[in-house]
Amino acid sequence: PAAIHLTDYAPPQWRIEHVDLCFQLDPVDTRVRSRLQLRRAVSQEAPLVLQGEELKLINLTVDGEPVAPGNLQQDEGSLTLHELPAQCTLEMETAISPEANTALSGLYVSGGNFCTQCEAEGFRRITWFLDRPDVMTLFTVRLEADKDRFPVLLSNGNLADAGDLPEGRHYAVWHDPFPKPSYLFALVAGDLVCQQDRFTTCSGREVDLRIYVQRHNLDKCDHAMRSLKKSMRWDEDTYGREYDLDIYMIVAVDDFNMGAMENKGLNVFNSKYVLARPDTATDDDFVAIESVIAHEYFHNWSGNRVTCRDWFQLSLKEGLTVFRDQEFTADQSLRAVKRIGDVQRLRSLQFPEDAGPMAHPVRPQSYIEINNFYTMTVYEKGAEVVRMIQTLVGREGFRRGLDLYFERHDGQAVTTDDFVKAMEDANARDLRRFRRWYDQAGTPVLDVAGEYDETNQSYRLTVRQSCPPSQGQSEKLPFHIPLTLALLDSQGREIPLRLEGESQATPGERVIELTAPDHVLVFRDVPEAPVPSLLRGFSAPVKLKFPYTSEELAFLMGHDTDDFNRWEAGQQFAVQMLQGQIAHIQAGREPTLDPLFQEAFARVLDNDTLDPALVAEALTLPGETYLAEQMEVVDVDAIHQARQFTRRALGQALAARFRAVYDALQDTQGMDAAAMGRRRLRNLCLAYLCAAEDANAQALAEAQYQSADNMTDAMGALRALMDCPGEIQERSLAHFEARWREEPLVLDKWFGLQATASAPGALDRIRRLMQHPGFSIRNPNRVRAVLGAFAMANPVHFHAADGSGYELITDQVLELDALNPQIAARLVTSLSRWKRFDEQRQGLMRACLERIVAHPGLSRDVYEIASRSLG
Ligand code: DPP
Ligand code: ZN
Repeated sequence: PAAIHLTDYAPPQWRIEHVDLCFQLDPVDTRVRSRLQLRRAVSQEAPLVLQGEELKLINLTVDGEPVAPGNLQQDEGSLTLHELPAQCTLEMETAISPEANTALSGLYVSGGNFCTQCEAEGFRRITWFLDRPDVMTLFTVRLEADKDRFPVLLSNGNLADAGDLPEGRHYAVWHDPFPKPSYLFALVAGDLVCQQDRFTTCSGREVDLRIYVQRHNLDKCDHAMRSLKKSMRWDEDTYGREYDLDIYMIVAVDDFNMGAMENKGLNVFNSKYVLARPDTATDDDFVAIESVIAHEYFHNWSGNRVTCRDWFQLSLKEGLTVFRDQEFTADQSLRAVKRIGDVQRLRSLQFPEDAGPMAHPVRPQSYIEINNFYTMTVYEKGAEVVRMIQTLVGREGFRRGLDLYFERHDGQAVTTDDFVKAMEDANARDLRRFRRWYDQAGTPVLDVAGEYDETNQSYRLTVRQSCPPSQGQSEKLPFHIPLTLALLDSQGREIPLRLEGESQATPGERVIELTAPDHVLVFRDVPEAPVPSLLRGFSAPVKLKFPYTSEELAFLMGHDTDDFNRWEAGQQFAVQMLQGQIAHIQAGREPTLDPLFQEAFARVLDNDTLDPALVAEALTLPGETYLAEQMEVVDVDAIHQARQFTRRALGQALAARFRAVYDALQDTQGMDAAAMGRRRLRNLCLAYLCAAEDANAQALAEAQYQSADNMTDAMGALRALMDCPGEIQERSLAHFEARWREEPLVLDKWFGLQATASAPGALDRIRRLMQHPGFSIRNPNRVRAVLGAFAMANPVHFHAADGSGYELITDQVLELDALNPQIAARLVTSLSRWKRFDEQRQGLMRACLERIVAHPGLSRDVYEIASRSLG
C-alpha cells in the first residue's frame, strides 16, 4: 500500500455545492440515491474523481442523461468521469449491505439499529463522493424505512418533513443549513427512545436536546444530559461560543470503534460515554462521560464550523478540542487533579509512542491509513502544544487569538498554520520557532543544573535542550519551550525573581522562554540556597532532568506551592527508590523501602488539610509502563516485583494509618467532586491494606463490596481483592458476574479486572473470558476490555518469557483484521516497541510482527503498524 504525503496536497478541482441523499434502508440491501450539484473549481477541463469502497453502482446519469462509456471509469476505490460540463447534476444509485459491515465504518447495524461512522473516510463506503474534508457541501437527507422496526429516523441539521408511506414504511427529511465535509454526515434509524430537555443559549435561542438510547437504557441518561447542558453554558461563558441549530442529538450505540463522533447536530456515541447510573458506573466513568460529551459538543466550533483542510491537520481540531475539554473538566473540580491525570496519560502513553517506531509529529508528514493517526500524539500532545501557546500569550491573549481564529475561518477548512497565525496576529507575537512543535516528532529533554553562589547571593540555572532522533528526522532544531519556574526558600516560600540585567524583582513564578539549545539564567538577590521548582504545572511536554537529592524531593513533596509539582516531587522520589529496588531485584537481592520515602509518604497521608483527591494522587505510585520508560532494557518482572513490594511494604508499615483514614472517610455519599475525592482516597487505603496481604483487609474489602451502593466502591473493593487470590476474591468475582451479566458495559469491568490480573494462569484466563457468552470479537468494547487490557495493561503476562502472550495477541490480530481493521491495528501497537526488551523477547516479538506482515489479505491499517514496527 502506498503512503500519502502532506507535500502532495492539492486543492479540490471540483466542488459539491449541494447533495440530496435518499436512503431506502434495509439491513441487507440498502439503496442510496444521491444527487450532486457539481461545480468545477478550476478554469480548465478536469476529470471528476470520486471515492467509493464496497459499493455497487446501480445507475448513473449526468444532467439526466447516461454517460458515454468512454467517459466513465471505475477502479478500485474510485470512479472517474471525464468531459463534464463546468456545472452539472450527477445522479447515482448505489447498493450497500449494512449488516455485512463489520468494520463499523460507513453505514452499519448495531443492536438492530442503523448508524454511521464517517470520520475519517467512511462516507465513501456509503456512496461515491469527494470524500475529503476541504469539500464542504449542503446536505439534504431523506430516510425511508419500515415504521415498526425503525420508528426513529435521524440525520444532521433540522427536521424538514416526515410522514407515512405505503406498506408500513415511513420517511423523514433532514436539512442541515451549514455546509459540511462528508466526514460529519450521520444517520441513525431504529427503535430508540429519547430523554429530552431544553437549553436557552446566550442570545435567547431555544435548543431541543435529545439523548437517544435503547429502551432499557433510558434510566442511564441523566448524567449525560446534565453534562451536555454544562458544556453548552461553559463554552458560552469561557469562549463566547454559542450553539447554532434548533436541535442537538446524541445517540448511544453499543458497537463503536472510537469514543464518540461529533457529526453536525447528531453525535453518535459509544454507549460507554453516555450511559451511567451510580450503581453501574464508577466515578471515573462519570468524569469521562462528562468530558467526552463536552469534547464532542466543543467540536461544533473547533472542528465543524472551522474544519481541517486535510487529514494531516487532524490536530487542528483534536488538539484544540482536547485542550478545551481539559479546561472544562479542570473548571468542574480540582484543576491540579485534572492536570495530574492528563500528564500521567501523556507520559505513560504518548511519550512511548513518541520514542518508538510509530513516532510522528503532531502534524504528520505521511500516512498509509489515516485511521492509524488518531493517536495520543495528535490528541494529547496536540493539546499540550495548544496549552503552551496559552502559557506564552496568557489566558486573555489566548482568548483573543481564538476569537480571531473563529472569526477569520468560520465556514472554512484550514491548517494548523492558520491557527498559529491567528494566535500571532491577535497578540503581535512571533511563533515561527514554536511551529516546530507541529513538525518535529520526539520528546525533548531538558537537562537542568543549579548552582548557588553565596558570596554574590546569586543562583545560576543552566538549561540544555535536546531531542532524540526519530524516524526520518535525525537532527532536531531547538524547540520554543515555556519553562515555568519558581525558587523556594527553606520555609517553602517563593523567592522574588530578578534575573541578571533586570532592575526589579517580581514575586512568584516566571515563564522562561527557551528557544536556543543552551540557556544560562542568573538570578540575583537570592538570600539562601534555593530549591528550584521547575516546569510547574508541567508547562511543556518534555522530560525534565534535575539532580534533586532525596531530601529535596521530600521537601518539595511537602512544601512546593505548585500543587502539580508537589505531586511530581513524590513521583520522582518514588521513581528513584523503585529504580534502586529494581536494580536490587535484578542482582538477586532483597529490595528495601527507603525510610525517608516512607516518612514523606506518611506525612501526606496524615495531612488532613489537603483535598482527599490530591492525597490519593500523591499516594499512588508511578505505573509500570511509566517505570518501564525509565529503563534502558525493560524488565517487566523486576518492575512489577518492585512496585508490588513497595505497595505491600507501605501497606504493612502504615496499616494503622491507612485504616484510620479509611474509617474517617465514612461519608462518601453524593456524586459531587468532593465525594468522588473521598471515595478515591478511601479505596486507595483499602488497596494498600489488601496489598499487605492481611486477612482483616480482605474481610474489610468483602464487606465493602457487599454493602456498596455505587460502582466505585464495588469496583474499589474488587480491585483491591485482585491482590489477594483466594476464596473471597473468587466469590466476589462470581457474584459480580451473576449480578451484571446483562449489562455489557458493567461486564467489561469484570473482563478488564481479570485480563489485567497478575496472578499465574493468565493465558487460560484470557481464553476463558473469550468463551464467555458476553464476549464477542465483533464488539470493540469487549475486545478492548479483554485483549486490549491484556496487551496494554498486563505487562508481566503479555511479555511472558515463552512468547505465549505475543502469540495469543497475534492470533487475535489476524482474526480481527478480517472483521475490523481499525481495532486490529490498535492491538498491533502492543508489539511495536520490541526493541525495548531483552534479546529473547525481541526475537519473539519480531517473529510475531513478521508473521502478521506475511499474512495474505492484510488490511492497510495493520500493515502500516506492523511494517513500520519492523522497519
Ligand atoms: N470522534 C473522534 C473525536 O471526537 C474523532 N473526531 O475525537
Ligand atoms: Zn475529537
